[in-house]
Amino acid sequence: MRLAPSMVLSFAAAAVAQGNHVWFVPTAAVEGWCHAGSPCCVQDIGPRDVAVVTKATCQDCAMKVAPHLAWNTLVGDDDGDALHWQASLFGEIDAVLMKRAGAGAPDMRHLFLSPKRALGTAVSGTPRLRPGDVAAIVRRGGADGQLEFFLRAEQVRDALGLTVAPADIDVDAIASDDAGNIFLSLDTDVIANLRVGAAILPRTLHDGAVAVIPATAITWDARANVAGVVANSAMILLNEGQVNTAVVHAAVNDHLGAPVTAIGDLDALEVDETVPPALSLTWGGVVYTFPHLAFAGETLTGLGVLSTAGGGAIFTFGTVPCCLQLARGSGCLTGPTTGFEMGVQAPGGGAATASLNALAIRFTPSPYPFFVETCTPVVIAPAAVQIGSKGGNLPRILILSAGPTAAGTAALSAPSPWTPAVAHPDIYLNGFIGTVFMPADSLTLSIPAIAPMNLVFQAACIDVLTGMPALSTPGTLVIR
Ligand SMILES: [Ca+2]
Ligand SMILES: [Ca+2]
Ligand SMILES: [Ca+2]
Repeated sequence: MRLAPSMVLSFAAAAVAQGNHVWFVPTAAVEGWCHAGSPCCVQDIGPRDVAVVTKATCQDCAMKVAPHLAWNTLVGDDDGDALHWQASLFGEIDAVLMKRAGAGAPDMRHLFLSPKRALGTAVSGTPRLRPGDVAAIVRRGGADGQLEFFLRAEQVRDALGLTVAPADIDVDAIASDDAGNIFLSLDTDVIANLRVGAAILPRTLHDGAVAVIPATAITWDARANVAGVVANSAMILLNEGQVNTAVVHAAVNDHLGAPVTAIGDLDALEVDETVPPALSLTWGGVVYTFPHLAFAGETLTGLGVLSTAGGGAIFTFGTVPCCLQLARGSGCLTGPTTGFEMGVQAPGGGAATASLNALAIRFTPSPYPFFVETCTPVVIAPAAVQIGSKGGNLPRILILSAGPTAAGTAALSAPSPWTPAVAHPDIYLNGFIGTVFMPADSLTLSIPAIAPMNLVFQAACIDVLTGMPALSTPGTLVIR
């Protein structure tokens, strides 16, 4: 496979640009502004997609890194209805976590999420992935669609001293720091029994508040997941009133340009590493110091992100201080928060009405967005199906295989034969059919009048920086 020199140079220049990598999930549909008008829905970013924007300048563009179509393939037929496409998978992704210690490559197998709606048990078995859990979708013991839990709903219940059942807990924001503290926000107001002053006392933990499980109350397993927590060890780091005070101090506007004065439901959390740790709490005579937090919530439309630093401020993502506004001159002028800061716009253009539902920020390691997409994941044969791909570089090939059709199964993956793996770590060759040359970002697959099947597809290219084959995230086309 030969590559034009200009292609090599432009890709190398893009890869050199450094900045913070910001993983996020919007509450509603937005689109990566620089991909607007692309075929095959590659620009669409919805509440079941994880996107990433690398903040080197204020003009960066967001791109899907873990699309709904790929999660669907990793999860399999979780509800056991033999339809290998779940339009409402996860309900929505309402929290993501990129782990600190032992984080591994920033690919889908290391992207921990919390759903809004529980998965079925048909593939992963019990206890399944519930709204109060935080887990990654992994392959284990030769079986795909399995769960690696970072934190379980029972541990959330125990640490916070909640009186509700684990199935009724919904974690909707999570972050952790290098010290091993875990920061959480829940989706509803609950009564918690946790550390206050020098005692364990009942307190209302509002949906706009942030609780912390201190590192000293957590034990870890060999994979840097939570093995156990001390009961009633959590503390309310910021109650909702304190979060609201920070929101007011930040003086941010929403997507319509109206001042935001309260958080409502706090939906997304990350540690703010741009400032020294300075939040503190005292319990039992011991002073606990915690980092400042970046956060977002339902009132911060236009995908606004704030920080608790300095009493409350608009969060600075990268080396260039950007403002959450439409007008970008020499300073931070007042104006609406449009989503441009996050590299997105409303579908078709304009200020995004969505807010952030999940947030994770890392400087290293760098993600490698490379995915396949289609606007029509379920078709009736015969059909002409448009398949799109973004990321990696051109040209690409499309690897086609026949996925399982039985109820409660998931497509079988294998580790990429090329190590260290570039982009997606797994290859889908089970039921291999063949490859199709893909010279551009989209192509049309002509599906003849065949019996129903599940076509698993994945793009591959030669990564020009490493000279290694790179694999995209997979997708499944259900042919009925
Ligand atoms: Ca959740
Ligand atoms: Ca919340
Ligand atoms: Ca959330």
